[in-house]
Amino acid sequence: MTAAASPEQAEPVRLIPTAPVAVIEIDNPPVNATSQTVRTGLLEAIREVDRNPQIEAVVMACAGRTFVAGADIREFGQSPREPHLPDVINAIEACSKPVVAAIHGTALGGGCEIALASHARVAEPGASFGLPEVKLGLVPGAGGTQRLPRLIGLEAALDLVTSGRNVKAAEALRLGLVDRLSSGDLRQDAIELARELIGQPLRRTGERPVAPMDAEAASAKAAEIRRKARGAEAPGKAAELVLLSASLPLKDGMARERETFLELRSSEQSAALRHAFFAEREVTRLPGLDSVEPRPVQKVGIVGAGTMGSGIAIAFADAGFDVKVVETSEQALAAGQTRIADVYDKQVGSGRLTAAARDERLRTIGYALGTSSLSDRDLVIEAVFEDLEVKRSLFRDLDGILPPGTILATNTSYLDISLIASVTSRPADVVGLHFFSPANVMKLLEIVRTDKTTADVVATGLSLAKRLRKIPVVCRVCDGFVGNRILSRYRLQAEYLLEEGALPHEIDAALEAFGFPMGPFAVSDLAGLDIAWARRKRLAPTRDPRERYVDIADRLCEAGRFGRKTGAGWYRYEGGKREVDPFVTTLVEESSQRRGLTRRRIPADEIQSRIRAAIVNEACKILDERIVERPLDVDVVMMHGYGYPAWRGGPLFEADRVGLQPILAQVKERADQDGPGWEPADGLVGCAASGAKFYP
Ligand code: 3H9
Repeated sequence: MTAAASPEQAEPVRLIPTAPVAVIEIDNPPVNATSQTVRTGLLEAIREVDRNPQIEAVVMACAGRTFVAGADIREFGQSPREPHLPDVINAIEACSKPVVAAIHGTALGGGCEIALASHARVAEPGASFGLPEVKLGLVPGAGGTQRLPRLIGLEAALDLVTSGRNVKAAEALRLGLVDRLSSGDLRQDAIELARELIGQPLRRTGERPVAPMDAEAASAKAAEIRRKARGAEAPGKAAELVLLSASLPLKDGMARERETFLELRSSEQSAALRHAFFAEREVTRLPGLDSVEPRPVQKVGIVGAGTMGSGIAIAFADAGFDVKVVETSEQALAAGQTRIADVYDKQVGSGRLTAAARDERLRTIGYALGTSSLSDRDLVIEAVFEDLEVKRSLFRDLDGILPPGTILATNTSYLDISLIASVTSRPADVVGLHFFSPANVMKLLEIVRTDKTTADVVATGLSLAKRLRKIPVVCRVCDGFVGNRILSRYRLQAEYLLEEGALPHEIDAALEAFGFPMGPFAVSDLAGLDIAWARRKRLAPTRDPRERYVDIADRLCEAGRFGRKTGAGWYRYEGGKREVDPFVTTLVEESSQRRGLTRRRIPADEIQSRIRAAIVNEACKILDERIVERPLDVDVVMMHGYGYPAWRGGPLFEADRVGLQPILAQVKERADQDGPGWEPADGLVGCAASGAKFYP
């Protein structure tokens, strides 16, 4: 920047030298990240404010859609360049004249740290604040861990810094993170506050004391944070730094913070989480679809008001669509209506939604019996019983009712969408929209296209995902698409491990230690064993008789153990707590005996690497078959739909780190032991031989 540059200049930082209150405006699209030119400009501008006798106070504001959303993540792969953000931010705090931050959009990471170092903060009611660095495998690196506790206290700061969660302006005001909410013209309100502060003693956050926490409580809290992080190292380190703020002066605390920040910046975990960040955005850009216009969608019909249909209805209502839910009986419709109302009531109860917002959303959802009332819809999604003939008959019916151009979507998890589409006169308008349960919460959306689905229907899926704030992955048809196909494989491997000597809780513990929020058997108990049982029975006639089949789950179902909902499954549940069940242990041991296997203790790292090999091999087959276009599509599905730890970057990002040779060796060993279905994928063999990487 040139200090005192004219506002017309396209500089990333400009000083508008109005007197007595000047404005420093950051203008670095898309999100005003503090890239090197911004840091240089800010430093020069703040020095000019100090120097210029006409200027008595300054407002720090941003052009465009948001306040500074943080440091420039793209720069993290390079060596740090001066001026460093902590120095720039210290200069802001040290300014001899009042600095007021005027915040709109999101003040995140370095942006939040700029706000913290300003002498006062005014925010638009819609603004939000956060230090999301831990989500990138980092700690705040420009004073956030030291200034936030000085402003809002240790406990609240620990929560924000170690979770990385955003807080809305109203909560920020309650916490003391913001001084005022703007009532209209943000910049004007900030100038007003800056005027009031002229001549007052400066309120430097870094000079405030921090009330210490009881030592025992602090170490218990830090231990809890580390446990909840499930292997991610940043939250624990962030907690230590926040706690240090009570005993160290700002300068020393910031030196410790910088050291940790630089160490984590070059860590594998941070590289993986940065990959995850960019991959989540890249999945939305599909080669060949850039210039394809999506179809307009505002009116959405949902067939089926069960758990899935209700969740989908809520997701669309939350995003401002006009929703109509249909069912075949009054009873089913009423049950769906109650289910939806209950979800919203819970949100009101927990303070996440106001009663007025709930009523507004409930009003946008209409209910009707039968499909005929869907004729005015732009998109209809079916969420009925998972049976091919049921879905085909429904689609035949809908095809006759819906006008040309209406998109017909199925929420099937496994079925062949081409076979569903083929009964309609419009296979080009048929697509899979595979939501994950609960559909109003889970971020992932698999958009499944058949060979006949047109590009604008796929583009519509992507545009819907954006409006629903979901992360879409476009894929082609195969059994289970991306996620459930991979899940079926590694679940099978987990069952082989049972027969060879591990018990369900040992496998779950090994995978939870790997970083999954829950092991596969605990997940299965939560989801219910009956659904998978029905599928196994359906597929039984076509199963390859040479395939290694484990029937422990079938026996559990035959004993009426469908998981948590029946009080027992792979575990038994007492007061909601899962307990190892001798009944299951006996079933597992009998199964080993029948197969003639001598049980052995299987170490956690073998469990983890066998499961990982199963996942990577199936992922490679999915790539070989062009079910998805890129490795990042698989990584995003596994991280957002199946709990693959984001700090590992997804299975294929991690495979590059682990090395494809050892993974292939393991896959070959399994193929020898486990037979058909476990052959190494061509792509895996090819990459391992050539030394190619998924992410060169
Ligand atoms: C940090 O600040 C460290 C400091 O403590 C210390 C430093 C010493 N950098 O998400 P969108 C791009 S760590 C570079 O689609 P939205 C993004 O890739 C940082 N690029 O929009 C995308 O590019 P493209 C802490 C960034 O409206 C485009 O901007 N801050 C950055 O849905 C639009 O993004 C964070 O972690 C960035 N910091 O959401 C905040 N941010 O179009 C990360 C975004 O080429 N950012 N881009 O794909 C976010 O959470 C969301 O982007 C935000 C906007 C909420 C801001």
